[in-house]
Amino acid sequence: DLNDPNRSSRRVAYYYDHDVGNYHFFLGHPMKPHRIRMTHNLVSNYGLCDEVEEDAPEAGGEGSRALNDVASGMDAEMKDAVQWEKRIAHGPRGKHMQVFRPRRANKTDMTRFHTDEYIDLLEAVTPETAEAMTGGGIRCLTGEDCPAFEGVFEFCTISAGGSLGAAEKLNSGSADIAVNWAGGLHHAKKSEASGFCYVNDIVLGILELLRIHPRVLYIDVDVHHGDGVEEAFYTTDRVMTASFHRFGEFFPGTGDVRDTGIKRGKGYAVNVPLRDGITDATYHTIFKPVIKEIIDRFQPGAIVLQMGADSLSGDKLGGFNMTLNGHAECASFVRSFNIPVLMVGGGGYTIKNVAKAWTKETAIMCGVDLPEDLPYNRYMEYFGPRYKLEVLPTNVDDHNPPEYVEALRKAIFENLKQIPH
Ligand code: TV7
Ligand code: CA
Ligand code: ZN
Repeated sequence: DLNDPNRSSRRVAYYYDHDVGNYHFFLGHPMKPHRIRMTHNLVSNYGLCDEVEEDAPEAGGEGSRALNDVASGMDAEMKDAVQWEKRIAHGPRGKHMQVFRPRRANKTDMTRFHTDEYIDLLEAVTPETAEAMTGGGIRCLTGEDCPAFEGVFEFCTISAGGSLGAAEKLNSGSADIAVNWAGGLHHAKKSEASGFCYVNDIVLGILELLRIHPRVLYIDVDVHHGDGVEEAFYTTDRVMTASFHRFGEFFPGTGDVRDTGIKRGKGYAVNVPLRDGITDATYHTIFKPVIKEIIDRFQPGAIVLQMGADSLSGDKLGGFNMTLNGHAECASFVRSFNIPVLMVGGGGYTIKNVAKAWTKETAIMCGVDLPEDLPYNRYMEYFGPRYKLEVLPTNVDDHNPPEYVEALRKAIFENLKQIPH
């Protein structure tokens, strides 16, 4: 179909640090950075990027410049254009995107949002000193949700560095879509870790995009409310936040449909509180019209898309009943508006499904349709017995009757009337 907006190609920049899978929250903790390594291995083995071995050397070879995100000067820019042309000519398999190892975020980057005191503490804390060091207005780092695990600060430099690098790449105009699966940590507050999140890479990424773009849209499909991002921009009309989440006796407890922002930001926070068991069909009767209306009215220059995979069926913590196709449909719908997108990860606790979702969504952004049979990959045993690129629905009840979802949609459209066209 020549008129299909998903048909045309986009320049995709993918950010991955080979060390990210080596960080561990404590034993038994549901958050597993290893899922990002699994995703990358599946992405590689599907042929979406050139390095199949995840520990491929970064020096030498054609891809070496791309792996070091240090483009500077005219020469680099020219080479960049040539690289893209090669990639586009190369299709249909092979190099569908540029792979970058992101720079690490430093304390100056992090304190664009967080307080100096909090970041100093985060850098200094160790599993042994956590109890003694926390307190004095800086909460969490001792509880079970946000433990001071070995290397917690380094982990944050990777996660935040990826989203910052990705945002800088979009700002430079040399990519249309940038991906950082190590990001999406939407609960972190100015001076507080919360819900497995320590540094809010999303807020940092949005602040970077705001240097260039008058308006930035944030969309959050994680099953949890994107409270940290919402709070950071609750009083501004330059960032619109839209979170779809499970609501009612569920973490973090915020995100009522009536919470829409304050001061200049009134009307610029959108909350879609859903009940458990939601299916693809129900989800998209609200996701698509709400996102379309927001984009039509707000006219964002860039979109940050948080693709938390805990909204998939069978997630250990989630409770929704979305399939892989339904989840991925969020990504293709957002892509179809042809606005620069920074796509990040987030939650996702049944890790084989996280790897499938984020692989499929990477491919969608590249405009590539992947075969259902999984290619052989390092983590093959996780994907048995079917070895398919699928997440199937279960027979749980959908506690979102059509009348409920329709009333929500109406209330949200009513709120959106405050936004000038
Ligand atoms: C973005 N749910 C993050 C989502 C953050 C959810 C919570 C757990 C949990 C933590 C564990 C653990 C767990 C089986 C699940 C009120 C509490 C209840 C800690 C046990 N098992 C994202 C955060 C949420 C930690 N927190 O949006 C270590 O579940 O509900 C709560 C708070 C107090 C603390 N306890 C849970 O997806 C990335 N935590 C096992 C070991
Ligand atoms: Ca959400
Ligand atoms: Zn979540």
